[in-house]
Amino acid sequence: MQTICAISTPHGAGGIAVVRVSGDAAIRIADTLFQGKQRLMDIPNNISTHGYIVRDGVTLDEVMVTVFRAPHSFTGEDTVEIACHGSLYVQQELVQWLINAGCRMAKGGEFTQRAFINGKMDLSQAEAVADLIAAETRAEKDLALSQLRGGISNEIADIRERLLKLSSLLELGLDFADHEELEFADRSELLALADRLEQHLTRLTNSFETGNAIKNGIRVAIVGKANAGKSTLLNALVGEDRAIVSDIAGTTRDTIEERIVVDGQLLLLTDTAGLRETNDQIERLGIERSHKAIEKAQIIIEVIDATNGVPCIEGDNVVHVFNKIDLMECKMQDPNPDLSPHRARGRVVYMSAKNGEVSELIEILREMIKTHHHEGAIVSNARHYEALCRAKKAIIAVKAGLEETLSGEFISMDLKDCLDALGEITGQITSQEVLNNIFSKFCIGK
Ligand SMILES: Nc1nc2c(ncn2[C@@H]2O[C@H](COP(=O)(O)OP(=O)(O)OP(=O)(O)O)[C@@H](O)[C@H]2O)c(=O)[nH]1
Ligand SMILES: [Mg+2]
Repeated sequence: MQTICAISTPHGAGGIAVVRVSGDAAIRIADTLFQGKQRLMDIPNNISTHGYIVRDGVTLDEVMVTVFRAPHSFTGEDTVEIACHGSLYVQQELVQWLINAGCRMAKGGEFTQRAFINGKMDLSQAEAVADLIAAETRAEKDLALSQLRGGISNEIADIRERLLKLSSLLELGLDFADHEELEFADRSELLALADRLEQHLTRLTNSFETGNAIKNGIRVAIVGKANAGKSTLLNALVGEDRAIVSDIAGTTRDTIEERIVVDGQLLLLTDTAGLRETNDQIERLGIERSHKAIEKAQIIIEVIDATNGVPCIEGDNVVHVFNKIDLMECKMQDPNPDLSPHRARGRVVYMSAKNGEVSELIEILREMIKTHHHEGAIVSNARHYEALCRAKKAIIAVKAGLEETLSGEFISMDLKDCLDALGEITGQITSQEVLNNIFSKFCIGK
């Protein structure tokens, strides 16, 4: 395959930049530009060497170069990484010199695509590389790293192995079709196997909700009556004056979204228009959006003016915030005796958003996020989820076939569908179109 090169560090000036070269001729081409104590072809693997990039007697830069020989490199090919000074001019010139010496500019994701082609990683791991690069929170990073280390791949391999076992047992069963007792014993054993596979697939598809929340954030809606202090609370949580606050009821019209990170997990906060009867058309549209935000939210913070309000929203995912506690006289005892019955139900915080007292609420949010914990691999990729759903549908068909004592050939077809769907996740079965689609989303240089 042709030798490719690209700048692997972000575009712009920096302390250093890394230019990566990969392919059969990587070391030879880099050697034509490198001047050091030794030639690159003579230096050992994985050790940085000092030298200069020189062409026709002109020195471009002083560099550190590392050589990785196939198959012990990221791509599985001979690879040279040149760390140069992070000047835009130096980086671009270095790439140009490499191209003039015989390299081709790499396409987005081409290094990772080669790693996939060379069997260094499967497709779900290649996707994890992109996720890892894009990770902005600890939870996202942890998820991508575990996928990169084979979290999903291992489970898929395990399921595939059991499917193959099921398939061979089924074929055996076919041979015994004349002996009814054997046939019967086989079928119930097969059914039990299929059942366990379905449960495993269900666990994986169920984990997508968590995976999605980690990747795209957990939606938290801040709702309540007009003037309760919702926008004040949003500002306090975000730590800046994001939403307009005023003592005029109906201040917030449109929903406002902000992102915060709690315990390494991204939360998407939505401040909404206060819920009340109104003749104002625009405000009414805003209130419609508030209802939509409530529907979409995984966590709802209902803000209540502690001096006169009562909770209106119930649910496991609701936190009741009794706000403006600073206006109450005996705040530490019972701020509002009318509210006592509600205290027992659900999660309650008494606070003053205006005074920025949000730590107790953050603590509650942290607890609520924790309940999203999962055993085993967590699916966060929509492509994987879709394939797992198809695999699950196929295994349900296998079970139905076994129960209805359909002939083995029919059941085998469903089994094959299930195997194929799983093969798409790891890339054993994929079209060029799917591959192009996945790798085109990568940045150049990875
Ligand atoms: N004393 C006191 N006043 C508060 C507190 N929180 C909010 N306020 C005041 O209550 C009024 C309404 O606050 P907002 O944050 O705009 O209320 P809102 O719920 O967003 O109101 P709408 O957008 O109109 O639905 C403002 O004058 C705030 O300064 C608090 O904890 N204590
Ligand atoms: Mg508001």
